[in-house]
Parts: sequence; C-alpha cells; structure tokens
Amino acid sequence: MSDHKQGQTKQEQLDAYRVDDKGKKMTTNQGLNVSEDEFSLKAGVRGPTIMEDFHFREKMTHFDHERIPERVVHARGYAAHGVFEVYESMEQYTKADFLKEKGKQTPVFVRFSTVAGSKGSGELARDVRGFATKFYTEEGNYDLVGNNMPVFFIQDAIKFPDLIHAVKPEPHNGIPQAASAHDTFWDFVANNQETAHMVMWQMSDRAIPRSFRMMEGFGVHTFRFVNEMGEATFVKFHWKPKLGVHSTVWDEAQKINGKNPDFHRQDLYEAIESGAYPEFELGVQLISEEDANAFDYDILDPTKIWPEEEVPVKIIGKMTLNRNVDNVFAETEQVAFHPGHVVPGIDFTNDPLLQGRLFSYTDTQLIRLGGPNFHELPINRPVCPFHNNQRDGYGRHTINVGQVSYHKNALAENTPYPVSPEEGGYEHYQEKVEGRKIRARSESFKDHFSQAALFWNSMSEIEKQHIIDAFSFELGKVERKEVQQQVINMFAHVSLEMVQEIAANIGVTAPKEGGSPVSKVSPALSQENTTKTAVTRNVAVLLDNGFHTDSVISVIHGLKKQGIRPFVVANKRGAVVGEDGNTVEANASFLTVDSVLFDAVYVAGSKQMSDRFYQQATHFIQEAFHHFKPIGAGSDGVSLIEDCRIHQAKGVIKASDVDNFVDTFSNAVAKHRFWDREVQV
Ligand code: HDD
Repeated sequence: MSDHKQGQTKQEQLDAYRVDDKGKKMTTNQGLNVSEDEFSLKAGVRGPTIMEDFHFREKMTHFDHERIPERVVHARGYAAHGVFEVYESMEQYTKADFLKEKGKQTPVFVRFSTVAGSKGSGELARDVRGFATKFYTEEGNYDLVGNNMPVFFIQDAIKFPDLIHAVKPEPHNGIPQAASAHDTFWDFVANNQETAHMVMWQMSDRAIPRSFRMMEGFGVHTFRFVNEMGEATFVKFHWKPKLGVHSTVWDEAQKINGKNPDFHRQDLYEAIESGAYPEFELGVQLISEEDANAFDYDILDPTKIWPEEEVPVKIIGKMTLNRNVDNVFAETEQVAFHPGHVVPGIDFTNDPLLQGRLFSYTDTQLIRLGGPNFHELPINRPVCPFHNNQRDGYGRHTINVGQVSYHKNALAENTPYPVSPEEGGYEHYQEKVEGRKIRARSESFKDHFSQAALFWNSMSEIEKQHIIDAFSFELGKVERKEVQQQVINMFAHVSLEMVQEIAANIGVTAPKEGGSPVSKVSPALSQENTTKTAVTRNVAVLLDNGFHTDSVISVIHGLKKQGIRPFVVANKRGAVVGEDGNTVEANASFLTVDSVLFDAVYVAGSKQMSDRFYQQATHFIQEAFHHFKPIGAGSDGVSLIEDCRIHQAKGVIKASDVDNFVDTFSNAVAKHRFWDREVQV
C-alpha cells in the first residue's frame, strides 16, 4: 500500500484518506448515483414506504450505527496534530532514534481530556486532565500517555476499576456528572489512603486549568531509557507549556461550564487556527541505576514525584501543535493510545500501576473500536512499514498477498523476518527479576503523607486557600457525616491548619492533633513561580454607541501588537457607532458572552451610555473583578469602575493614571490574576 512507503510524513499518509465531498455527485456507498435524497420510495405519494428502497435502508442503517462506545475514562477530549523537535541529543541515555539527533523532527498527535465526565460533559470540571501524545517515529509509534498531574491516586492497577467506579456518577441515581464531589469518591479516598498526595493536586488549581495550552504534562511513571550499550537510566517525562501554568477560579470554572462547555476545545482550536501554535517543551528527569535507592521514596511508586530541586528537569526538545484535525470522529475519537507502544531505547519499570496499564489499553480499544484492526485506522497507522503474520478480523483493510502467514516458513524464505537488536529490533531490558509470587505492596510504598505535605508546604497563601475552598466544596457536597469526618481525620496527616479550616466550613469535628513532620518545600510545584505572558489572552472591550473612537482603536491595535486578542462586546452584535461617526464591529453582545470567558476587561464605555449598557457592563466588570482579573478603563469607562467601587484596587488601571496604558495594562494581563486584591470601598 502507498502508506507503506518509507519516509512518508504523517500528513502525506493522512492525505491518502482525506476526502472532500464538496462539488461532487451524490452516490450510495456502492458508488451508484443518487437521484433523490429527500423522499423515501413509497407505494403512492401518500402510501407506505417500500422495503426495496435500498438507498433509504443504507442511509438509515449507517446513521443507526454512527456511535461507538465512549472511552470508559477520558471520554471528553480534544486533539491536534503537531511536530516534536529535539534540542539536545539523548544518545548518551537512549537509542531511541527520534531523540538521537539535534534538530530531528517527528510528527505528533496529542489528545487532551478530562477523566471522569462523559463525552458531552463540561470541560471545566474539577478533574485531572489527560495529556496523551503519539509520536509517529521512524521506528514505530511511541505513545506518552500522561496527565497534567505528576502522580496518581492508586499504586496498583488492580484498584483502577474501584477508583473509577467511585468517582463516576453513583450507580443508583446516575448523579453527579463529571464531579468528584459526592459520597462514593470521598469514601474511596478515606479508605484508600494512598490517594492522599494525588487528592492534594486534584483539590489544587491544577484541576481547573485556564487552557490546555497552559498545563504541564507528566508521564507519571518511572520509565527506562536504554542506550546502544544496553545501559539503563530511570527517566520521568515532563511537558512544560511555554505560556506557563495557569488556572481559573472555581466559581468561574462552574460558570464557564454553563456559558461555554466547550471552552477548552474552542481555546485550543482557535489558537491553532489563528497561528498562535501551542508549544510545550519536553523535559526529562534522570536517575542512574546506582542511585535508584538513594531517595526517601521508592522511585517505582506512582504516588511520588522526584522534586525538581533534587532531580533537575533537563529540557530536551519542543512540541508545537500546528494543525487542527479535519474530522473529530476519524481522528480524535478513533485515536488509540497505549503506554505499551514503545520504541527501542524506551522501556518499562516494575511500577505496578504501569504494569497493569500495559494490559488495559489494548483491551479497551478492542471493545471501543470494535476489533483487532484498529492499528489500521489512518490516525493510528505508523509512518514506517509494518509486516507480520497477523491476519483477518473485523474491518481489515490490508490485503495481504501471498500464501504464507506463519513463522517459521521456507515458502517465503522465512519472511517477514525478525530483526536483531543491532539492526533495530526491540529488545526488552534484561532486568534481573526474582521473587515469590505474592499479592502484597512493598513496605517502601507505604508513606502516603510526606509528599502530600511537601505539596501543601510548597503552595503560596492563595493556592493554600484555594485548596481549603476546594475541599470545603467537595466535602460540603458529601451527605454522610462519617465520610466527611474520615476524610478530615486522614488529611490531618498533611496539615492541621488545613483540616481545621475545612472542618469548620463543613460542620464536622476538627482534629486537635496531627500535622506533618515534613517541612521541605519544592518551589517548582507552585503556579506562583510559573512563566507569565499576555500572549494569546482574551480581553473583552466593553463599549457603547458614542465611544471615543481614536482611543479605542489605538488600544485595540496596541493590544493586538502585544499578542493579546481583543473582543468588542456591546449591547448588540454588529456596528457600534463612535462619537465621530466611525464604527467598530462588536464581535459579541452581552447575550452571547460573559466575563468568565475572558482573561481581562477593557472598559471603553461611552459618554452617552444607555441604561442597558450600564447595567450589563457593571455586572460584567464586577464579576471579572471578583475573579481577580485585570481591568482597564479609558476616560469614558472610569465612571463605571468608580460606580463598581473598584477604581483603587490592585490590577485596575485607569488610562489617565499611567503614561503608557497599553503597556501597563498588558503587563497586568500577563500577571493573570490579582490574588492580593482588596476591595477599596
Ligand atoms: Fe489511563 C485512557 C492516562 C492509569 C486505563 N489514560 C487514558 C487516557 C489518558 C490516560 C491520558 C486517554 C487517552 C486518550 O486521549 O485517548 N491513565 C493515565 C495515566 C494513568 C492512568 C497518566 C496513571 C499514571 N489508566 C490507568 C490505569 C488503567 C487505565 C491504572 C487501568 C489499569 N486509561 C485506561 C483505559 C483508557 C485510558 C481504560 C480509556 C480509553 C483508553 O484507555 O484508550 O484503558
């Protein structure tokens, strides 16, 4: 087949499958021209439909079968194509060809997702985000199937069905959708205390990202790099977003889910369409075999990080997402990831969570994609040739020619032939393994609270407050007091001050003793220390007929030059007339958008504001203010921010107070939020 040619790019390969129906004749799937597609075949114009109507039957049958089962987890997701480029050769550590050469480029496909919600659920759920990358390397597909949090809830894959049953809607009433704020999830947490560290991440701002473009990604498990000499190094993978790590606030997130449940996918789609390609740098943490036991945690335990201050993250390349999918079903829905899709030079460890995942992913694709040939779907095909003796099954595309489909053989000169490791055949790392068959957890996996406390210690004051608020919300929704109490008692091992405040908020007994002996901090864990930039941020420009044309146009122009995306919001969509009779086009009205969909507000106002504008704009401004967003005001907008009584607060900038409004306001937008804001009444 044409896609078996060596050296073909992924996009060239996909081109062979892309079909544009525009301007074409309509046919049945058998290629028969269709003369009528509105009326079924009837016995008389008012008579019954006739069985013989093959066109009706084909069209309807296909429609009836359009759906496939959604993913049992990570059902709600969105994906894009891109390219990965190596900054620095990793040849010293791994023989993986796609990491060997500085400047080498590899096509990638990335799918971001929430975990718990179903396919149509709101994207701003408090949840972990999936971050799955398929590298189409010349040695076969390599999948890095990670999350936006570096640890996991459980230590052994056998508990995964329990975890997911606990977090999904409760079986007796199917409530709640895409939420962990209910009894069974917290009952699971309290009775499976290995969850402590991950739950701290899940209660933190990381669980409500501002954008897929502003999240870190983590491979979570410890993997192995293996070099040409057969030497292994333990490795953890990180994705670092060039735009920094930023989040929404919980009240905002909940409102976004109503105002625009597609907020994250739209953000990604529009960024790519506008050429503002999301970029993520790939980092690795490396630990030698000799140092494997040198740490106060077990490096095989997926509930533990390697603090970046102790094991630095070495940045080795960059991924750029530069192309949206053409068809969400064909690509995003049918893509099949698997942590077991590896290439020579990347190997597994005995992390018991990883070991179990190696079974689950193929198994789930078999039911979801309906058989063993899902690797033939265009999005899943490797860009290198693939040959073996596997045959047949549902939906087989390949027409294997010839008589022989077995190994070993003489009729085809023993081909396809296995390839030696020297020639690029995959060889498993020859780790020495011995032990008794046993169902147990290593003692070295039993410290569940030290790193949960490290995480807490590393948070800024506002991040700590958000964690307390998140626990108070989630446990506040739990009906059974005994579940609430158990969780409070459990997290007393992380921080006494934290649980005392949560206990007070939810009306259970605050433990008097507890706390953690850990005083270490890891500054890399706090979003306070992230990259800050205004680039690609959305600013709502509020104006009414009679606005000051020159200043508005110059601010809009200035913001665009900074890489900011201004959106004019007015009473109605369409032309808004400025004081000099010139117009600007309103991209949105107060009916179609809301402050929660923007990063900042520029209040241009007008000298002759209508009552409706005044009411809508004050609501808009106040809400943005309460979500700590930067607010700027031109001369005709000042009265509005004064009426909202926020004109002296931090992050509220009046054009008349500063020399260069656009620069000052853009800097404020880059800051993301003004957490230390106090309302000056
Ligand atoms: Fe998983 C999907 C990430 C533990 C079983 N997982 C899935 C996806 C991501 C992750 C990103 C979505 C892929 C896509 O976009 O199509 N999963 C993780 C991470 C884990 C993890 C980072 C812990 C470190 N997962 C995990 C365990 C099991 C599974 C322990 C089972 C033993 N995960 C699955 C699955 C899914 C899946 C059932 C559902 C859809 C799919 O695989 O393709 O097999």
